[in-house]
Amino acid sequence: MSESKLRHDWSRDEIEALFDLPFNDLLFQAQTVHRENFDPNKVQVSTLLSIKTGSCSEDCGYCSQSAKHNTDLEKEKLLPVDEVIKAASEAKDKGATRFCMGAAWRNPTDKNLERVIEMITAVHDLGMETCVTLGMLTEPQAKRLKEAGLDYYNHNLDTSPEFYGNVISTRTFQDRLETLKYVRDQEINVCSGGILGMGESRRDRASMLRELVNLPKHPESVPINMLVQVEGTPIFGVDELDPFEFIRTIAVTRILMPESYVRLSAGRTEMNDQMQALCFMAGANSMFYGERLLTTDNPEADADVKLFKRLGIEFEAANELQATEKECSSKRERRLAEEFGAAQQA
Ligand code: SAM
Ligand code: DTB
Ligand code: SF4
Repeated sequence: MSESKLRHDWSRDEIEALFDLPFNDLLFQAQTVHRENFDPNKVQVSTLLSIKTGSCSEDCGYCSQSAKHNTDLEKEKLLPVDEVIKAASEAKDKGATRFCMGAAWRNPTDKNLERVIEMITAVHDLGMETCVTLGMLTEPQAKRLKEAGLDYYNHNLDTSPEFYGNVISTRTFQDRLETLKYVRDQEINVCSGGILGMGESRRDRASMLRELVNLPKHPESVPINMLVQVEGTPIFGVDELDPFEFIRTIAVTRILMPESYVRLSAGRTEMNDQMQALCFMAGANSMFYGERLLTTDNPEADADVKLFKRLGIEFEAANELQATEKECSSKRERRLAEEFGAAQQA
């Protein structure tokens, strides 16, 4: 296949047709696209830290941290900066290149944002990439984060616009898109994906991916989470998703967004090694590393190191990451030049 042309005009039917392919054909296509754009044996690893836990005013039906659900969660106020630095340097020592900080807020106040900015600066000073997920932002807040040097903002669409109301009532799908626009306008890298296994249909999964791929620019990072079922949340007890459907979704994401990092996100503790290997085969090339996600468990770092060894996969190092980004942006420049040339000839 020649250099991939990034599309932003996918229909839901076209995406569903990819989902409907025979499994082997879908994986072959995804792996082919993956190899055209990335080293297939390198995975980028990020470590997460919950910097403010619980008592959230939103009612997301999957989340342990909503004040509206009765979950067994230890709440915590915004952490002091030194605790964050300690966690980030431990993560760096274990090989993580990006440190992601998550806060259980509907949106940050300006005062809290300044405290998070202190954390971003301190983590940067350790030589790590930074990512934060703080809920909805205003335009000036996004600008402030850009000035502070933030690398990535995570804000998930979570599910399709059609299914959204079944999961969350305290904010709209449009609210999510608005924050993503503010982040993109500031040229902060966008990390946005969703959760599978909440009782949505394949059509919903296709619809969520259509929203992501048809954004004016593909998110640089697309986390695909498997629902972690938390007792006390409204969604707890929902039928589990067929693991092959999860792998299919990773493959379709890879085909739709060839130059994006596709992150095998929450839910790995419930996946066996074979399933994770198939996710990498389907084009996942990023994951969370370290024994904790935000409030739930992730596999032990040692287990991931062992798995990578068995699969011949290596951690993507920070300098390679920058090289890949440079390569991607030069590819993007070449593609834009080609498209511009073609438009002039037409
Ligand atoms: N409060 C902010 C927000 O919602 O944007 C940031 C933190 S929130 C916990 C970040 C993301 O984690 C959510 O958008 C959701 O996609 C994911 N998440 C939360 N709980 C989850 C669960 N139980 N299983 C899988 N993913 C989950
Ligand atoms: C994302 O898509 N997944 C991460 C991160 N972005 C912030 C969060 C997963 C949370 C899983 C449930 C928990 O640990 O509370
Ligand atoms: Fe709050 Fe985020 Fe959890 Fe929703 S997902 S309840 S906004 S912490």
